[in-house]
Amino acid sequence: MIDYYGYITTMSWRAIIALEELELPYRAHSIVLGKGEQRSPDHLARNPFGRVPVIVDHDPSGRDGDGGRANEPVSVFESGAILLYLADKTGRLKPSDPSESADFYKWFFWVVTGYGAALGQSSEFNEEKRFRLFSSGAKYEQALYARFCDSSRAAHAELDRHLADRDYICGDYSMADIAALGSTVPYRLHGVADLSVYPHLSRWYEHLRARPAVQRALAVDRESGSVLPEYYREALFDEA
Ligand SMILES: N[C@@H](CCC(=O)N[C@@H](CS)C(=O)NCC(=O)O)C(=O)O
Repeated sequence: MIDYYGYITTMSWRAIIALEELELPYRAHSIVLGKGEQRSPDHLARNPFGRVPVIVDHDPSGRDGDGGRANEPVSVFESGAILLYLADKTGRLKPSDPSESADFYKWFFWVVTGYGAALGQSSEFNEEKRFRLFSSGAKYEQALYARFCDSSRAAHAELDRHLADRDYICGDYSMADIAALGSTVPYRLHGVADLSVYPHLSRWYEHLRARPAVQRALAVDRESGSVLPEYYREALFDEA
């Protein structure tokens, strides 16, 4: 059994999509960021940086119930690490052949440290912050926000070009797609009004969003978004 601790965030979606795709037994625990639950002593024991997602695997060796020391619970934070851990645990969603691994690692780490990071910066500015920013004379902050949005759009364009002649980021459907999908869902919070300006990325996105496991994953904890402003909730969940 795996305990999953997350919230309605891009990085959490990566982890929960992987758990659903792999059909691993898990219990989902909501860590409400707005209430500061990520800084509770219990959560800090799981992740000293007080962030989500985190998983705790109670059966890391796959020998549930034998009580051996080697099977003590393992806690994993950092969404990229969680995806690689789950791929190693199951032998799925990551190539095992070294000749294919190079391509996988290249793209996986580009997604986690390049694409995901570029998108994430722009979402720091929600509508209220942007209104305050642009109704004041804060030139430096305005330029910074414009730069974050430019970087986000450049990263979308890079992934779009890469997907021009393939269905998945590298080889078959893999953890690289799952990492990128989690980041892509709230694209409207990342300076992109209409994803169809990136036709290949858009095709990939629609195809993945339709997967039953992805739909189940994105429904987890969704009701906690009811307290969010409507425009933000719509953008967060890519709703009309
Ligand atoms: N690099 C980390 C980033 C995790 C992260 O920043 N999580 C955010 C939500 S997306 C968080 O927990 N923020 C709460 C806080 O910083 O207080 C990962 O990929 O897991």
